[in-house]
Amino acid sequence: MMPVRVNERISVAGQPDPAGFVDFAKQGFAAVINARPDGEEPGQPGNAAEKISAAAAGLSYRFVPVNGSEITEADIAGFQAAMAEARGPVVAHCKSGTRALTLYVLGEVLEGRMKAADVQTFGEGLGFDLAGARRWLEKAASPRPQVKAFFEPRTCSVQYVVSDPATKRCAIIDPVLDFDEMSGATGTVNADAILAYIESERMTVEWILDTHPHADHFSAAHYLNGKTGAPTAIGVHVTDVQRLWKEIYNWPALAIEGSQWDRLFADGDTFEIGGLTARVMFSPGHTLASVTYVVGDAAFVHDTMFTPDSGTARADFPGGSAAALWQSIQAILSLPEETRLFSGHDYQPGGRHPRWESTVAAQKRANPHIAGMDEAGFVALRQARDRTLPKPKLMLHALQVNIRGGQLPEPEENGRRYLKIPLDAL
Ligand SMILES: N[C@@H](CCC(=O)N[C@@H](CS)C(=O)NCC(=O)O)C(=O)O
Ligand SMILES: [Fe+2]
Repeated sequence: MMPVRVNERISVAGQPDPAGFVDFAKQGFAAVINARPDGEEPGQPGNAAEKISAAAAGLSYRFVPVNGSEITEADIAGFQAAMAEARGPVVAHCKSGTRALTLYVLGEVLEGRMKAADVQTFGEGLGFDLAGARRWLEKAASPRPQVKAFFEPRTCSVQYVVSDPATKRCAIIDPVLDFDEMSGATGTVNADAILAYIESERMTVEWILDTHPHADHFSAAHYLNGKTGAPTAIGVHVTDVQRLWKEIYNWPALAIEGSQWDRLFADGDTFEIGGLTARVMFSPGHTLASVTYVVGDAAFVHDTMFTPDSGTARADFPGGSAAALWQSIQAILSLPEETRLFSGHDYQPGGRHPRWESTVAAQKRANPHIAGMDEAGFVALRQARDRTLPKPKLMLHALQVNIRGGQLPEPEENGRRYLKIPLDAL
């Protein structure tokens, strides 16, 4: 297997066999990037076997699996991160080398080191057809909402800024307030990174949105409202979640009319982000209050479905329902096939790079919880899987903050804030 040399940092190759890894090491490579999803054809070694072959040959190894027609910015970022980690020349492979080269070239263009117009000729010079990369760049340049994702590795959450390129107005979706459960320390590193991006892009925040009261991390909505003055919003059924948890926390003073947010959205409500109209879809199942925000060709589907290789969200929290989740997923899948779907978490199966974007078409084709499934089958699978999942480790910490829009508990007379953990309540 002779890799094709692109430059001193990277070569690309077709599928190596196990002996190929030893050759790569002899040829002076330090790292392998596998851009090929498992199971594309019989006899393909796959991620787990390749990882072992690479280790045996003394090569570092990264898994950045992509489908040619479904490459996302997260894939390109994952590929760049894998290259940046390598301590020497990289050999990146897929089946033929085209996808590996596509990922490399798209990163070069996005970082300004190559012109979009030069991509196809560059590929031809190396013997590869990069028409797919050219199409990807054309699509990215077409007018549509701009979406910037911020992955938070501690809780595997994905926070978003969706903006109108014409007016530079934006909404923040599902921002995370840092919390270290070992020390009890809170922090704003994640939220401040979002603010720094907004400032560097000279954007104005119009909305601070949550898709649902999160059970695994604190919302930074209240903090960001203080910083920007932008209104906060969530789905109107958050009041049902408040009522439920008011009981669990035995918290008579908790206001449960949703007064902690500036606006409560009902199904079908619309609002503006600059010149873009956003629409709210009620998407219960994961929680009683979950909503999806649809902005142009982008839908923020949070914890309904994850990227196709990661299935769907759990439906076993208090107030959750697998049947309701199935109906919510069907409503999202009735959006146009090309709709970009942005998920709220990514748990990185197989140790692959973080991914959060898919499409309606990709979900219907490749999500094993959805493709070829009916409601009864989904409910049975979801409930069986949920029985195996421990509760999120921050659930009891997070809900008391998130049912107040991300406001921490009021300080006691000594000025310190405390969380309350109900015992044996669930
Ligand atoms: N291990 C994580 C679990 C987080 C969790 O339960 N995440 C929810 C979304 S909030 C989910 O749907 N997980 C799906 C799964 O774990 O399969 C934690 O402790 O925080
Ligand atoms: Fe969630």
